[in-house]
Amino acid sequence: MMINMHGMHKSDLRERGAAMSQQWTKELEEFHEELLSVNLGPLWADISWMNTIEPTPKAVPYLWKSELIMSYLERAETLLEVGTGSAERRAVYLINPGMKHLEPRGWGGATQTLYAAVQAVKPGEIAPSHRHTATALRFVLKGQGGFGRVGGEEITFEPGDYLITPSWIWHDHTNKGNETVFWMDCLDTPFIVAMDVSFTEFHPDIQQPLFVQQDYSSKRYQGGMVRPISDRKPHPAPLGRYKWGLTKQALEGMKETPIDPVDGYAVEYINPSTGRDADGRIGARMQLLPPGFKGKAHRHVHSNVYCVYKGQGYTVMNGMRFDWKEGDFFVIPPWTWHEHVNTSESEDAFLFSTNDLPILEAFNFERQEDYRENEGHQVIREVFTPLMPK
Ligand code: 1HN
Repeated sequence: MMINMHGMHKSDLRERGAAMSQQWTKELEEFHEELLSVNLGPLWADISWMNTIEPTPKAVPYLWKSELIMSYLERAETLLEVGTGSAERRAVYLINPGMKHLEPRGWGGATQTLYAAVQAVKPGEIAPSHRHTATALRFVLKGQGGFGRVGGEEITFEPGDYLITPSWIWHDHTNKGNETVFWMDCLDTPFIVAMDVSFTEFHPDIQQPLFVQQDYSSKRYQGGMVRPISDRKPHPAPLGRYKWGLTKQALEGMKETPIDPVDGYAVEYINPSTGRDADGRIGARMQLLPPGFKGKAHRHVHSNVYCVYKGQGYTVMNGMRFDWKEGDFFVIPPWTWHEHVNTSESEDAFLFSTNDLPILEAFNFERQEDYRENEGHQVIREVFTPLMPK
């Protein structure tokens, strides 16, 4: 039995917590109302929602099917021309149903800190140059011919590539190919909204001028584990693009080593000059679940947005099974039990995910816990029914 520093049993503490939502006398109820009417609050009535025993996330576990997102994005392709004045960007973003009550539009929250979307750029379109406080990263899903200008460098990209556009760096996008290019965007927009720190600037030109050769930062780092000596002095964002081929190669190498029972084989995208996250405020990972992998459950304070790059399987979150396949998105809110399963017997599953660990770690908020019961596996009580296009 757990006894805390005040000599109370954990169950006693729960009762104390429950007592906090007690009925107040009529006199006190009226007193609370009167306090509120003069913009003051009664701490004795409110301390239990302020000091929760553990996190009570606004975001809920949720999944969006690729078919749903893509059907609406296709409609947006016919309704909007990017860069002509009618639309700065063409993206359909995830709104967590648990955050829908926040105005405006759930603060753009897939989780309480992370915005996520799928963006489409048609051949010939230019998404004009701007910069903002929010930091952004992209994971390319489909289509050849995408180009982005970021901080004076033109960066080419193709499916599986991971790209960053750090806070306050000019960026614009183009499609020089002959098919629509799709990618996942992830920004720290809900965090920026909560902090009231958003600034934006529009570049006077639709496309910013270029100051270095095409794919300059990738050329400086094409060797992988060596860095140009000038980057011994930490560089905030020395590399703009992380090629799929290299990420895959790293994961294939890990397949020769012991597997993590929770995450399978997983790597994170890093700033090669500092070893820290590639993007200052959003972490990003690529995970390989081998055929038949049945991960153990754990929970952590940081939240995730997952994008299924390849494969099929399911994730159990707080006892609910969420089935996924290529192109689906799902979110893991803070302090939510979760475990991943690859249901294929022959194909690897590749899961790209983003997280708010850099923000949480900066303030020492991160904690994690392994699920110990039932050999580390949750009992599946419910199966999630996703929304499909009409
Ligand atoms: C933005 O600038 C982009 O540059 C994408 O492509 C998504 C979401 C919120 C705010 C700014 C982009 C965005 C965004």
